[in-house]
Amino acid sequence: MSGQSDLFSAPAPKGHALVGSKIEALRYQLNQWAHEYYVQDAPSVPDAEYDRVFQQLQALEGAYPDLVTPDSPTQRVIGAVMEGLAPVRHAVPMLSIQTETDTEASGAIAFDARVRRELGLGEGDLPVEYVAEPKFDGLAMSLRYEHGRLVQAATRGDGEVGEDVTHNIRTIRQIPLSLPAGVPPVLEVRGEVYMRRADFEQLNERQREKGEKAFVNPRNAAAGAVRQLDSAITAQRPLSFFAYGVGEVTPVMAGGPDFGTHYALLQQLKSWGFPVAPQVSIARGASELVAFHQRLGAERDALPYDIDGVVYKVNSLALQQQMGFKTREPRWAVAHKYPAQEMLTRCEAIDVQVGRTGKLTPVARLAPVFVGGVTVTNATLHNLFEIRKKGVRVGDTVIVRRAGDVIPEVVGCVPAATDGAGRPRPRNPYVPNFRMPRACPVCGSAVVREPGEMNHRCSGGLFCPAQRKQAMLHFAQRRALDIEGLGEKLVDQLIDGAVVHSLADLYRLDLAQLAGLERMGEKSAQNLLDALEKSKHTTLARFLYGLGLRQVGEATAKDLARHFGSLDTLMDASADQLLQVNDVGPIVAESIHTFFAQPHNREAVDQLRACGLTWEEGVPAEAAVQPLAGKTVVLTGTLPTLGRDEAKDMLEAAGAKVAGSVSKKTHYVVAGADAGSKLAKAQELGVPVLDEGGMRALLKGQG
Ligand code: 5U1
Repeated sequence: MSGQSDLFSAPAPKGHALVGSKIEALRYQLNQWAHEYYVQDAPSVPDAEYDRVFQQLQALEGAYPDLVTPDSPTQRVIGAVMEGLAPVRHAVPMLSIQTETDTEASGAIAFDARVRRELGLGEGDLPVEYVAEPKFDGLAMSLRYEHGRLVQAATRGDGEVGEDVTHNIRTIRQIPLSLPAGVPPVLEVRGEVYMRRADFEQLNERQREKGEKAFVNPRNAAAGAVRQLDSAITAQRPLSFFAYGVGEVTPVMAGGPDFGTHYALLQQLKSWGFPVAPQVSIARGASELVAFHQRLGAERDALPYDIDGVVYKVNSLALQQQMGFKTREPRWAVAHKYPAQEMLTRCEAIDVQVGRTGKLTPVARLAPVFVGGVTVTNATLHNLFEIRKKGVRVGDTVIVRRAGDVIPEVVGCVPAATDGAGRPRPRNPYVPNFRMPRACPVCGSAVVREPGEMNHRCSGGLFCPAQRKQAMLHFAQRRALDIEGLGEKLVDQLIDGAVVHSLADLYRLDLAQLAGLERMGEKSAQNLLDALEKSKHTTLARFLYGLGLRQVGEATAKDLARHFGSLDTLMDASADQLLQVNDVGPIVAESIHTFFAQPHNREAVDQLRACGLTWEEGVPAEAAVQPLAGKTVVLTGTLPTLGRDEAKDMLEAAGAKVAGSVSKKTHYVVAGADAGSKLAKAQELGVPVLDEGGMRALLKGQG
């Protein structure tokens, strides 16, 4: 870098040719950095350095406008607004892909059997070699490069004729505007434009802040962005791209590229600067296809983008050619789906649930629908304003989304054309048929909404049985006091039967009381008493989190415990003192201060302490030595003696930030048995890898 900084901070050379070569050097460097940042996810310079060099290039191009070329990194957004999207005839049709909707292993086995039959292979023949890839939930795109420059980007359309969206696609930083020397004179790269989940969430956050409608899902957001007439709007919508094939490539024959296999073709595209999905693998025979489908299925919810299945392709290009096409679909490929994560169903009713902090959540009662692998009958509507924004009415057809363990939600609605009596329903203006109740449906206390708040709340506090139940479940959860066996059904019985009234009452339960409850034998009762006993030895952070103060999540509880060291110091802290804690702002400080100012909350804490709850009190953060302050650590695999949460707590107590993925910014990776891709990434990036012993040494400041 130091040698390059000289070049980039040197004054602009005089003379046209010299300026031209300086501009070329700046562009080369900026493209390189953008590739590292957007494609390889491994930036080598800080953003500020990129911006500085970018501005330098802009200044030079401003002074020498005749040297501006369309593939310059400064030219990604074109000022002009299109009047419409022009039709583009694809030089080579954009095929679609046959879909296998049998989401079980049998779907992959059937495809392999079909391929073998068509290739005339018998039982004694070798397994067919395939390439297995993720199937992105985005928008198919064809990028045409002539003599190494992006000249056109087109949507699939009907496969023969698509729409020209070049002005928008140029704004996607992952898509190169120019290619290295040696690429074929005509090269069409095909792939998927998509939006990463985190980018989608941020975009929707911005939409909400601006008072604009949120997008239903990342695919819709990506499709809308690609079809904008004004590329300045697209530039604000964070799009990404993965390449998975080619269209026209000339010259095809003499002297042209002969990739041999689809896998080699993808590697070539990668070396030319295109993002290729890291999961792409070679799979031999049906069993390896099934294994890939299952492996990616297990990772699906943790991926940074939506996929709706996997794609299998015969690897040999010669065999692909031999198998050919059936109308618009190649016989050598199939998309093997996963269970859909979004489905349509009818909203039968909207009920209201009362949560731990009294928040009233409207819940849609749905006609049962199979989505994300399970049958869903309830989905959250978040709050009254979300219902209005989405225009949901009882009786409407709604879009339900369920991904992984996340609570199913209604993301949008397809308004019913008629009302219950078959009369056409006026949709404009939207007339809601749900109202928030004025009294809590559980305890009858008044429902209130503070100014500026989206949520309605029951004002009953712990008088409300619903709030008491939720508070108890929160206290018992794994990341709080970790009371195994204290689940929803048991808490219902304990509160509804007035067996317990407070958290401390839990620790006063005896065997006879518990064994007398429904579905509770003596053995389960004893197990629960053991779990309660075990939970008494905890940490201050877990205890604080378990108390369930509004605005105090797990991370804040840890910060508070670290900062104050002891509960009494924290309880007596002023709002100003609380503001000194990492990430605690005025609202959180006020919430904590108000909580501990209330005598009944202090009393609840005292009672729990009197029941024997203990933790090690520590030294306030200023006095404590934090050997890992400012360091980022990633945990992977199973450690010999420490559980994951335990290791995380220890690292955080030493000041480290524990991250979920490895990047160049990671300082250490702590790896245990069966560590997978994170360990590989650490080795690739040269990040130091420690075992549990190494981690313990580091915590003692011996790293
Ligand atoms: N990963 C991937 N997705 N996808 C979609 N590959 C792929 N290939 C496709 C499509 C429509 O089509 C080719 C098989 C022509």
